[in-house]
Amino acid sequence: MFDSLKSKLKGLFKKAPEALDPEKVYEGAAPESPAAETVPGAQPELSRKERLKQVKQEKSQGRPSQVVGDSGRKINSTALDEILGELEIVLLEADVAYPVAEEITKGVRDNLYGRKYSRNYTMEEVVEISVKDAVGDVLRLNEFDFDAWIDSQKRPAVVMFMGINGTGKTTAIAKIADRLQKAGLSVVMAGCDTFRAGAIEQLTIHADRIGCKIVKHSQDADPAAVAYDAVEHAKAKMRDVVLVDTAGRMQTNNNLMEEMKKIVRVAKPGLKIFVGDSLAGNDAVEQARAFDSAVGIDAIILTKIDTDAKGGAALSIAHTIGKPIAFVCNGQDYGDIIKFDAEWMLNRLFEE
Ligand SMILES: Nc1nc2c(ncn2[C@@H]2O[C@H](COP(=O)(O)OP(=O)(O)OP(=O)(O)O)[C@@H](O)[C@H]2O)c(=O)[nH]1
Ligand SMILES: [Mg+2]
Repeated sequence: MFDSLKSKLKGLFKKAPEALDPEKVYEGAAPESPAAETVPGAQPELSRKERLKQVKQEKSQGRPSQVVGDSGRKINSTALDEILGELEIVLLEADVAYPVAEEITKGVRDNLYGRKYSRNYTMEEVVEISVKDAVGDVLRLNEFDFDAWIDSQKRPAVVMFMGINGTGKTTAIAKIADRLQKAGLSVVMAGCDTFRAGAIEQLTIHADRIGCKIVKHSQDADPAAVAYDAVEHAKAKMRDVVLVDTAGRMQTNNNLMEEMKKIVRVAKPGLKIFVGDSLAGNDAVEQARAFDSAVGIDAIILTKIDTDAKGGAALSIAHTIGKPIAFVCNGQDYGDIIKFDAEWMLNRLFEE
């Protein structure tokens, strides 16, 4: 997904020293000098990958990393600004929304401006570590433990899925139902897409395949009535979770947005999940914003990351509407759903 960002970032880091003016003497921005390796007290020589791994370990153990501090080489602000300017463009090209790209580069700038960095690192490594920190900060703020949420809920836990047409709502519901059932929970699907021809049949096929109860009415029935029946059924039969499928709707379609509000009023979902297509890029951010202002989104599922070379939408949606990402979907099979994990996303972004 993040291949293009990854390769561009790598190119950027490689390019960084060349971006410097050869006539100028950049304090601390020069490539590793032999002297740097013979500084008394320097750590034993590690490969670049090992050094980055070490920093990650130190951070996860809560120990302050020694990469940036008050001693070592001074970070050259001109070179830094140049690298960060390019970095911002790289992020924008990966579909990261402008304010988010700005925040990431600002985070890096704040980390590095006027500081010194350890002689055990090159400036490129320092920037790389700082970029990962800043991206990680945005991602970590937006983790959501769906399973813990389900565990914490009074039965039945009601989860409603919404989004524009074809983003993968119904498929995501089937994946989640399968996942919950495998964890020993009982699930009821609510076929509230009574709008699109074939939608009820599509959900029924999934329900049959995974052996899940479905509550449905005929096409054109009031979706709020279906949702009501599904919740009542789950209460009567002591089911654990109700998953409410809804019709895809453009955020500009007022009638359908009103219909969705009615389903919310009747079914009272404890969790409203916006399902966004990672291919939609910045449009997905606008959609999420519209659904959030109409009914309030609690969490996000980002689908089709398997078909997308870019992945900025994950960062952008989560950051822009300030809501967590529960899962990412990466294919059409039931198992193609991954609990969102900031470290996983970071690795997708930066690792080889
Ligand atoms: N490659 C890929 N395809 C997916 C993924 N999720 C869903 N799809 C496919 O996308 C298409 C639309 O999926 P649906 O689940 O029907 O989408 P929907 O949001 O329910 O669509 P509407 O009900 O029409 O609004 C189907 O062909 C799915 O198989 C995914 O993560 N990766
Ligand atoms: Mg659907």
